[in-house]
Amino acid sequence: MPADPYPFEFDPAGTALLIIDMQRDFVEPGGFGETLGNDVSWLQAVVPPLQRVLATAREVGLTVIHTREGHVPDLSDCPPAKLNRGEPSLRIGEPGPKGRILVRGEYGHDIIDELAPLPGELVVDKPGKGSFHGTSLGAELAELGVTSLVVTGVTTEVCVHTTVREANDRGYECLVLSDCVGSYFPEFQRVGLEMISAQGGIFGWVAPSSAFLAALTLQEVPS
Ligand code: C5J
Repeated sequence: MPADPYPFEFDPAGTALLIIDMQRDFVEPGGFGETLGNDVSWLQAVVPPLQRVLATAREVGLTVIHTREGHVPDLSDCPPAKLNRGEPSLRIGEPGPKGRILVRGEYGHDIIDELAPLPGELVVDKPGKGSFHGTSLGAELAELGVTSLVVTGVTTEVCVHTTVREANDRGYECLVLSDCVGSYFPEFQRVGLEMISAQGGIFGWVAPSSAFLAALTLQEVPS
């Protein structure tokens, strides 16, 4: 399929759609992300194209994996360097508008209704920005025989980038869907995407979801 910096080849049987951190607290108005002063409309724009990609991925039988950034309620998996960052009332574990900030089991920590995981889809709870650090993702992908990741979600320059960099170092081929990843900062979105495909695809490939959907609908995943 067409992509930057050159066509991306993938075998659907060895490919997973990875949806990173589409959690209420990052994406929804009134959530933690907005409390920090961010304009969530940039992240909201990702939802319709990502819904289309998710629906098609499910239709053709592609592996779908969701992630959520957050911590266990006693915060024992949150390093002090992360816990003590920022304004004290807006720190991880403090009461936020949609429950304790970035704590597993809280309303704001969960994935938005529009992209809710289906039973049987893997949901990876991650304590860090990357999806591999402190999680079973690598083992799950090995078990599934997945070697290519189609990466979506938020935010482009933080959890998406960290995950793509982790995946690249572990030998996965990553395609980032440009309209299915979002940043609160338009400049970071633009540069974040450029950084993936620069230098001959230093971290991977970038393409719009329309190109991926066109390629996917031509290739049913054998059952
Ligand atoms: C952030 C994320 N931005 N999912 N998390 O803290 O990108």
